[in-house]
Amino acid sequence: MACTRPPSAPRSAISNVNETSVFLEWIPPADTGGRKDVSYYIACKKCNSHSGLCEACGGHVRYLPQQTGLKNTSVMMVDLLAHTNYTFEIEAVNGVSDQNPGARQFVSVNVTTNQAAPSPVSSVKKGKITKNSISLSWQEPDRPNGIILEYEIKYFEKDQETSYTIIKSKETTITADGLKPGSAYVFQIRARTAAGYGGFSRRFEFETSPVLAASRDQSQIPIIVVSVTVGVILLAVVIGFLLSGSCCDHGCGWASSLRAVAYPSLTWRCGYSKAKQDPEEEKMHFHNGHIKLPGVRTYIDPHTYEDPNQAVHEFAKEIEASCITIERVIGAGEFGEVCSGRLKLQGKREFPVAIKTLKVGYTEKQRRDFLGEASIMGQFDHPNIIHLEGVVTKSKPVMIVTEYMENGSLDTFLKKNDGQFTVIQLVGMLRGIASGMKYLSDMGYVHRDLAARNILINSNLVCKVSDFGLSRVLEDDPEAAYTTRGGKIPIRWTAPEAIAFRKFTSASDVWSYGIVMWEVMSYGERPYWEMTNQDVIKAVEEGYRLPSPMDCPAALYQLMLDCWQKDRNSRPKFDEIVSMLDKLIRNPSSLKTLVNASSRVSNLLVEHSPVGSGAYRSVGEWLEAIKMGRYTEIFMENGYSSMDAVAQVTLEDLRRLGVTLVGHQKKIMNSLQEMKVQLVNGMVPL
Ligand code: ACK
Repeated sequence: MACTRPPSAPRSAISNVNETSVFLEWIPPADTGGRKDVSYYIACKKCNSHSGLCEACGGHVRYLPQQTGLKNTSVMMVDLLAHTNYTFEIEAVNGVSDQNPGARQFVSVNVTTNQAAPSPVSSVKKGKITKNSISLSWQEPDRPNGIILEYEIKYFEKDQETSYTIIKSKETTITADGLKPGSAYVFQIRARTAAGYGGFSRRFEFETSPVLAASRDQSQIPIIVVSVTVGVILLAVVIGFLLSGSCCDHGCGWASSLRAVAYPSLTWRCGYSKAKQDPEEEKMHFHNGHIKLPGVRTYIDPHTYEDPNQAVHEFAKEIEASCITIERVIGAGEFGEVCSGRLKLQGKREFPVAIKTLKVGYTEKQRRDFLGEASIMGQFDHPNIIHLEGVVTKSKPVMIVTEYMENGSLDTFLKKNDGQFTVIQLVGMLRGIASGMKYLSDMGYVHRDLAARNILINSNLVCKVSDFGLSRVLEDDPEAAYTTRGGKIPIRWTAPEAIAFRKFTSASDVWSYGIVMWEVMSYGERPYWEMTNQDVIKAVEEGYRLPSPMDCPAALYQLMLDCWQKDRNSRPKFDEIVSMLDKLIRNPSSLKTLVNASSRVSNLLVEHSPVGSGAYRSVGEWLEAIKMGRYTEIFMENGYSSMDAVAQVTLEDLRRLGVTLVGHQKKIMNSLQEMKVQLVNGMVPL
């Protein structure tokens, strides 16, 4: 029999990442070593993104169908860690591989897992049980995949599933009260991180204590006593408020001390002072799927409140200034400085926050407008919407405290990290923004100023929509320009019908979302470059649209064009955008088809004259002006000696000329595009 040898390495391995699962597929080796018993082995390494050092993955990773002896040319790895770099080595082996003293033959694939929702809570223990209440405690999920923001506890009386109660808690304990004595209740718990909710735990069943006949009547007595006492105190508080009026604002009089008796948290606890049964828990009751008690579902315009202060306190929690440590100034807002700092609430670990302050000497209107943003933000609860921690209104300076987003605003962040992300990472950012916008549009809230500068991004690259307000937002935005009708509008981001007759709807937000997609895919490029607002309005009205950013997947550019349909009813809805992006993320090969580089440029030339009479007299002058003078000689030697000739340059030409650095390619192509746009006063005709 002829001698046989180990196989060569498998070929063309591709990966598909779905949250914390990775699917690998490859082609069999070119050389099977003259044997028919080839199988595959997967080695998994977890790599540190800073040091580049890798270590074996350990036992928590599951391989489907298995790790060794794979006969098929694909495998799925599940239960990986979120946001982690992995290297998978796929090795082909046969019956003589063991005998081989030489190096292993494998193909390796590097992937970064995405964010994932937390795994289900697996252990729930009962605590104190009375005839009307059940206390529970539980352990954090095995794989939280991020910081747990809160838990949702759903419970209902056994066999009465259609009528259930939901409690939200930031702690791992709750007490469900108001239950029937001697009855079985079913509990399910799920955790939420920035990635959303995980799955519900399995059902846990616990029973309240039975009522003892003799104690039934007596048991009512303390309740009545307590009710009467609380009733008297509340009555006193109300009368106190009515009598004392503005005096309370100055912290004097008996009303404030009475308030302290009724709500000890006001004076004795460092934390929220909203009059709730428990500041950590929010309860919503559902019956047959409908909300019975107040659950925020649709957005309420704070302007509908006669007293805007009432709106703020309805939707935002009051924080005591002593709980906040301001660390440094990170920016300037319309109303005052924006700072980073830390918030320490009672019973909770200190955590980083952003603090917007209202500068001294403000007018009443400025205060109202400033706090208006908190009244809006406080109504939202979504992983892709900036989360409001609370407000400080009882002392000065007046502050709005929100979660801290380490990477700041998205446009600046992308400009700083030009070309640094994979397409999947960029699509992940867009997916987050679309998901936040879907939530807002479901709530009936129209943003009106959706732009990359108004998106914040955290250290996990989670994007969140921020900057809420009504007219204020636009007053505040340096991009907003006055229209002929007197309104102030960020022209480049705004749909034509909103510019022309102020028709702001979720469909006009979709248009702006298309512009944000363009900003993201071009790493923070300014939409329509240096064209004037008037030229932008004219070009868009005439049917021109922004050309595709460089190296942009065709599917994404098509989605942008869909968002820029003139007829607003033909634009996709945010839920459709989210599902489309999800599909692309699940099937990354669909992102491999890029917008053809040459068509991208020639699109611009359609109907329009080429560059030639532009501002530059020679190729050398132009390249020098964009700091690419080093390529002058190569251009001249290859026949690009006039600006007319340069106008025809495509990305492929640049590569052929030896301009291989992506940054340089971008600079040259963008400059060409800019010149053409300035000349033709238009973009891609639809
Ligand atoms: O790009 P930046 O660093 O991100 O500069 C602006 C600045 O404050 C003025 O708005 C930053 N900023 C605003 N809100 C937050 C936040 N929640 N977390 C972190 N940075 C923020 C923004």
